[in-house]
Amino acid sequence: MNTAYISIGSNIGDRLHHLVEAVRILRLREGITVTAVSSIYETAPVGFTDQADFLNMAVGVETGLVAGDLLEVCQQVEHELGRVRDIRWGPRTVDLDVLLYNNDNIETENLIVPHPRMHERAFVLIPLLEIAPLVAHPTAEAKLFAEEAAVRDEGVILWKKLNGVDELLQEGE
Ligand code: A4P
Ligand code: MG
Repeated sequence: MNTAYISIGSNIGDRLHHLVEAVRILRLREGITVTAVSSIYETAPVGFTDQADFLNMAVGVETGLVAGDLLEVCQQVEHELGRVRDIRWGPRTVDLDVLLYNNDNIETENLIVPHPRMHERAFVLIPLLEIAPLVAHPTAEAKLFAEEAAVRDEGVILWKKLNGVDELLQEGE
């Protein structure tokens, strides 16, 4: 079994609904068990800043899928929830990024893990550290992600405190 972390973001339409449905679909996929969900955070846009605020969260999974297949599932979830690819870093119904996969460093044409920009993004790190406070860079130094300067960045507000996946799924009802 493998442990992976996925970050989910949405800034178009019913943002909460997109996050809840993304987790609901992930849970139904064979080979994926959702083991942890963070609270939901409202975050100022990073990169392309002339767009609406995001809701972001992090999800922990146990999976028998190899990393490339996990990415494919993430892309299927985006597709099922109606994502249309358009501006890079621009508005999106829902975006699922694979942050970490075990302690692996992966670099293929389609997939880079750890996600190359995660260490500089408070909207990724703050939700991730809520569910995995001791997670470390998969390098010999094993520096904690909690030590990254971005963790103290502004622009990330606790939007809905959650205790576990059942509470999250009830939000969608
Ligand atoms: N790809 C490579 N590695 C990965 C990975 N670890 N996880 C490839 C997911 N995808 C990965 O992604 C483009 C390509 O990256 C994919 O085809 C995949 O093979 P995409 O989702 O199609 O496009 P994107 O999301 O626009 O690009 P990208 O690079 O994922 O954008 P980012 O860096 O994720 O930025 N501000 C706030 N506050 N909150 C956000 O959630 N998100 C972004 C997106 C920008 N600003 C934001 C937020
Ligand atoms: Mg993406």
